[in-house]
Amino acid sequence: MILHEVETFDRIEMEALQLERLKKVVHTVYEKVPFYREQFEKNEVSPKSFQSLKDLSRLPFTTKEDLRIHYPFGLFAVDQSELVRVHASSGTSGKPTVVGYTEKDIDMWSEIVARAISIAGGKPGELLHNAYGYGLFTGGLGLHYGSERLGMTTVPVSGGNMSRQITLIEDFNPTVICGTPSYILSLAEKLEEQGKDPRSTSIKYGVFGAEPWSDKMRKTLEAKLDIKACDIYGLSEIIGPGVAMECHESQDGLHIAEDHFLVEVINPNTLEPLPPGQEGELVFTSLTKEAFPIIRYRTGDIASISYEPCECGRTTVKMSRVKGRVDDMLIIRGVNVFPSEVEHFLLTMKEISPHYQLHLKRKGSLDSVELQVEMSEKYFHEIGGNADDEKVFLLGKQIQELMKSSCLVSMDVKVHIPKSLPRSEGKAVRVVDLREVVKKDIRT
Ligand code: DLL
Repeated sequence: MILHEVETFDRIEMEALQLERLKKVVHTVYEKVPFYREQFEKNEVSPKSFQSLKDLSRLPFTTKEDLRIHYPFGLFAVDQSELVRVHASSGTSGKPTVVGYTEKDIDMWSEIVARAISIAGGKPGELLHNAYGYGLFTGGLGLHYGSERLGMTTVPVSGGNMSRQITLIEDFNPTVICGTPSYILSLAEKLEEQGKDPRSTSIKYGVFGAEPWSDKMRKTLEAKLDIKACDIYGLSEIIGPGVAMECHESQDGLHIAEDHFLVEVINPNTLEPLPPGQEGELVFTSLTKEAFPIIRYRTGDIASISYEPCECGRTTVKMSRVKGRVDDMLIIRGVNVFPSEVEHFLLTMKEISPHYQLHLKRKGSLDSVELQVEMSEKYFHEIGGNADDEKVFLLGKQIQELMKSSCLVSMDVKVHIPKSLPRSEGKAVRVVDLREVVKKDIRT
């Protein structure tokens, strides 16, 4: 196991490093980004007055809306000629969110992703199969540069073309595979479909992320592929993948690269800070980025943090798995539920496959949620391949009861035949809004 010195700093050392870097970054944004200078002036804060990490709370949060307003390069702290790369995240409506990197930024990013892959079990000299999409999305190139930096032979497969993915895995013998959990699940199913045993490949470790996934989904993937699957977190606005990584030793929380990203957790409604252990919205400040430094960025992601020691020996603060995005939370008759919670309970049922979607619908003047699930091949076979069977009806009822007792929500359930729900090549689409008017508060 390679432990980087900074990953074992004690709290005093880490906070001293963070403060030194924070002082620099606040000066930079004040000098170079008019948006931030305005924020400092409005709040009567001077960069010189930064004497402790707590001083950061005197500055307001940065939001996705601020990024939109300053599209595409308005929040950058360097001239466009100094950028060596841009990435962008698609965004659900309108223009994408654009982020930029100097050569030094790419260097830092490669370093933290190299650390992340190593935290997950990757080793120099071995081979990494990278099935994250290449392009404007940060997943493909992010993992690619990190893998090369670690000294792994990197196979830049990107997403798509499952048969080719399988051939390359069989012929090249990778020990690490990277991709979204939903895509890797489809890949494992494709292997089964070809009459192969997904447990017999050379793969030992999975680096999965870019979308919320439950611990039950981890167990499913680990059992199907006979691997250790670890969670990688990140977002383009902060750098891309590698902001935090779960270690294969404990698989209990993700180590934040806090020498580069300062984390806070806030109550998304009151914006008050929350202590370790309490779930809230993650907020990050970049400490070392040149092109696109970002102060107190509200990620929209729900998680908690912990300073408890980890069995892997790292002392960096850990974040829990992301439960979901604030915007993905459904409120059904006053009960809050995230798709990942639905997934957690759904995957306890052997009769269904791990693919699902939540459809938001309108019944008359009322909103409702319909959970779309698929029978597993095995169960479908057991009931004689008849989708109209009474058993399918009862299975739907059983799932409905499970959702009511576990997630405390009533939802309609539609049981489909195997392989009928859409598969994604990147991030899985878990919530589909089929209502005419988009409303967050679903009351059935
Ligand atoms: O998804 C970066 C990434 C690539 C992370 C590859 C991990 C692996 P964006 O496209 O900007 O960047 O999307 C960021 O995806 O705010 C979360 O809502 C979600 N997300 C990312 N990683 C996880 C994860 C990349 N491990 C948004 N668990 C974030 C849950 C995640 N959600």
